[in-house]
Amino acid sequence: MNPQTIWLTGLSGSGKSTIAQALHERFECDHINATVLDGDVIRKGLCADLGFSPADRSENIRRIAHVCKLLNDASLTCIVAFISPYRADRELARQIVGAERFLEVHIATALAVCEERDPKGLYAKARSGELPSFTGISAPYEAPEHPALRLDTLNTPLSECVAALMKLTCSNR
Ligand code: GGZ
Repeated sequence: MNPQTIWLTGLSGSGKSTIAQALHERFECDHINATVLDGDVIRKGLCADLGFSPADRSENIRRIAHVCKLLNDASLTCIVAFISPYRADRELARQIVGAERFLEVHIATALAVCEERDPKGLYAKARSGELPSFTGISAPYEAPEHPALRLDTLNTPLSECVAALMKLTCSNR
């Protein structure tokens, strides 16, 4: 398989990280060299200086896209799990990585479902005003208009999400 960047975008709590990890495990089984880039980890290191203003989110995505390009050039597939809420930022990422190896996947779990899950209590904090500029509550999320794939984790079991992603990545070889 040619190295690709599988760019998972969606709200906090939509299931991006879970899907990214499960897909990575599946790739390992098939001896496909891949790595996961996740907001949680990147924002503690490479992007620790960035917050959640529109400009900082854009810079976050720009840096991640350059990392993906470098890793793809070194034959490593990237599975990316960031909210990446702005269409323009995702389009820039596509250009940086290279359109032929960039797959935009919308994890389209509804806001109400993400808020109900609220694994870290962030939606509750956002609703109370304790956490400002929270995506979906007090900051925008611009859904992809033509993603390569759209998955809703409420209605699609994890195994089916992974199977759909395997089919997509294999057809983009
Ligand atoms: C959105 C926030 C915010 C605000 C902290 N808005 O569910 P999580 O906790 O683990 O993942 C979210 C993560 C988002 O980082 P990203 O780098 O993916 O964001 S972006 O692509 O928009 O740059 C969430 C947590 O950080 N978090 N404050 N205000 N998410």
